[in-house]
Amino acid sequence: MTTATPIRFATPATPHPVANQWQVSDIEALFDMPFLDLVYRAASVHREHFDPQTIQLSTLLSIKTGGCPEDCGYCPQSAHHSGSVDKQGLLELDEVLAAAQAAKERGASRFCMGAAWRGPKQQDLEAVKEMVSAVKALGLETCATLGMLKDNQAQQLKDAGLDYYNHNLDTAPEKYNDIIHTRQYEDRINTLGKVRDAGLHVCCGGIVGMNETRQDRAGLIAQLANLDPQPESVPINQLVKVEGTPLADAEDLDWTEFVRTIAVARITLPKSYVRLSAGRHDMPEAMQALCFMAGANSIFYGEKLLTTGNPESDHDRKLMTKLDLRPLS
Ligand code: SAM
Ligand code: DTB
Ligand code: SF4
Repeated sequence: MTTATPIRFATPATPHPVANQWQVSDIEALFDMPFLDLVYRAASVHREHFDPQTIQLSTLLSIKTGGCPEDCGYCPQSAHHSGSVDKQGLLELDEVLAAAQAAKERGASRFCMGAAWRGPKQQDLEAVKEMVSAVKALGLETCATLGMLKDNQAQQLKDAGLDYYNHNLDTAPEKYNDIIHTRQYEDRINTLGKVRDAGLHVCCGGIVGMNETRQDRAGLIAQLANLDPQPESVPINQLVKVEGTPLADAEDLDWTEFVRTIAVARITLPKSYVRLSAGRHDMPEAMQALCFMAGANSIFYGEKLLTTGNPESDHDRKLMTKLDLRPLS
């Protein structure tokens, strides 16, 4: 009987030493590949670095909701848009802990706390640090997305036990000013630098389906792939169109274009966890399966994202069983 050689898979802690120098045109060329060739290539890259049967599960909780001073055109939490969500101040520690415990019991490995802030004030950060430490003590990985960070704030979060900080580039630099006016692309890059310098893992991705061109999608992926080191986690969100936001009537993106975006992210960010993120609520199972084939290996797990719906956990567990996928522990 022959014994299989054990394969070592990349873990989030593995550093990515090689800085890629992707040109937008190289990435457009990937997008232009015949669909099945592109998926095949992405699936091959995926298998070089990961166990394709394993999927990472992150559960989100909005710890402070709505009334945000930023004007992000996609976001229901912006105070600039009408019909936005019900506002909710910062949650109490015990509410956060109860949600984290429930996420752990359902099988999530990471708990991500999101706040509708431009950035945290020091007083708010103190409360978030307590949440981070307490969630970490439950044995979960911790993630936070709190907006822009000032000097020293990332380090404080790291010291409190934070593993990941989510801060998205959202779209290509050329498209950015059509979507957000209250902060600049450079501000985002600056925050990402602070997160890295503090030794936190970076979770950074974007949104597609905001009336952008394929070149814009390639521009976003180029920015992500050229971050040095590359982000450990890359959420690819499909725009959730929310009434009252400027993008409520955005043109639907064809599902094949979404799968292409996942595949191109997998090829250019070979060691990153690529997360099939917002938008799954409306995605047929077969489309999600194709995204997993194309290299997505993480999802948001739990019936709610921040303010909008996500598939029920039971439903996702059944889907994982059908696809022979098992959660990363
Ligand atoms: N306020 C913080 C910030 O913007 O960095 C953290 C929370 S914010 C809601 C986190 C991310 O959620 C955004 O960067 C964006 O990528 C994503 N997001 C927000 N609204 C969305 C929507 N309607 N559809 C898809 N993704 C969305
Ligand atoms: C990310 O890239 N997507 C998540 C998480 N990071 C914070 C948020 C999606 C939000 C979708 C709209 C909502 O539920 O408010
Ligand atoms: Fe505020 Fe974040 Fe929404 Fe922008 S994406 S409006 S910063 S909560």
